[in-house]
Amino acid sequence: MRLSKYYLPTLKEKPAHAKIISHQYSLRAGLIKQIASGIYTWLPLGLRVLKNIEDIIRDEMDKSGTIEVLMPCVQPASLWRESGRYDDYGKEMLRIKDRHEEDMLFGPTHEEVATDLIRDVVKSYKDLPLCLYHIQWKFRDEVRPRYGVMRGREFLMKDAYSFDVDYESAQNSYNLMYKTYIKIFKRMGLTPIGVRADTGPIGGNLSHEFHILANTGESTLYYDNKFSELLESEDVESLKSIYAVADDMHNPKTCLVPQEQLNVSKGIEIGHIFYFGDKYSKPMKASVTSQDGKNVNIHMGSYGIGVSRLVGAIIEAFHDDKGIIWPESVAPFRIGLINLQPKVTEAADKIYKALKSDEVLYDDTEGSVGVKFSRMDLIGLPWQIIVGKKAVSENIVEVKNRATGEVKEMQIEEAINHLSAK
Ligand code: 5CA
Repeated sequence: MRLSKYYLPTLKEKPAHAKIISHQYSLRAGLIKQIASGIYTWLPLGLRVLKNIEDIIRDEMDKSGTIEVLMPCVQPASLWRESGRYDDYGKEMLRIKDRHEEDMLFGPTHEEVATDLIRDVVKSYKDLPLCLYHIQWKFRDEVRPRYGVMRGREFLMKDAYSFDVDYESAQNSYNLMYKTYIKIFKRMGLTPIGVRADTGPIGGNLSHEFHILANTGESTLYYDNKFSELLESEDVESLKSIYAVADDMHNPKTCLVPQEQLNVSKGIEIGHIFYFGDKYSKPMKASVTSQDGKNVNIHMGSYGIGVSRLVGAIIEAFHDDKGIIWPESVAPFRIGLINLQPKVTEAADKIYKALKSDEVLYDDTEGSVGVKFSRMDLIGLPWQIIVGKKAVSENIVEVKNRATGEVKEMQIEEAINHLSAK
């Protein structure tokens, strides 16, 4: 992609209202633009990151045997009256009336729609287990939308819904999602911690939140430092048995972890999984015939990932004072090619043509060298190829690794091979 033909509105100064680094950088690097409190347009660069995050999630969900659907944003209130949540949900729900005076709402979550989706079709234990997911925009009229995409009002979520015939099978579905979440977050370069959590308005009696550590996180986590060691094994039962809770669940009197083994850190919640049995299937009459011929309510769980929040969370985890440092797996482009002066255009064009254009953002603009360097550092592409006058005189360019800051001079062909091979 040629920058001269792209749409990348970057900002030099940090916007005064943006308090945390990910909010500042996502505005400055031209990822998003706010149009109302907690509501954003995704600009081309931000959208590419969002799509990469979606792709990783989709890939691992599909591998786990979960099936993708797409449920609507706008839902009829009647379904929420059936489950009994319509009146309880409160002001966070954006309520709408259609032209026939029907009560509608912009979905803050999809338990009711998912239950309705399967209840007329799934009738036998033979149809289960089943787990469906979608990636869809939600709206929650948060009291204090803040920190950019980290706490928006409109935000993108991956939410999955599992259906099982009994408790034991439902625990398997829950554990499978737990494991899948660890895989998903690791692929984004993150170190997730699964903490026992309160179930809030979703309900149920078993729930884990997935957090990443960051000073700007909204929760305080208390966890046994054995957690990180066990993460490698991805053994869900051992991970679940480790002491790891958020502040509201921490009780120093019952916590048996020795003081020196107990880590206390701030965390950002990037995912949340729930098992809630028949909380929705019972009132909404979603049942199956079990193997011994009984009519049983379906056991359900739901599993959320904050897709748009992850853009902010990843920036919190990977940045320096110059800007963002994207992990390769989610980077909007892998390579930033910088043409430093008109004299080297022919050489820079040649390099651009030799690389896959979809992986390269080619700064072919006429701006000053300083602007070009600082913009490329700000947007945080993993690799930079800097084409200066040596490209013409000695066939040499500089290859910079954004994460380590290491710069190496290379012959043009060597640079192309080096970066193509990655
Ligand atoms: N139905 C369940 C699971 S599918 C549910 O809604 N869970 S949740 O409320 O915990 O949300 C799931 C994830 O969405 C959270 O872990 C968080 O990462 C993300 N999320 C929640 N609220 C917001 C928000 N206001 N802005 C951005 N992301 C959010």
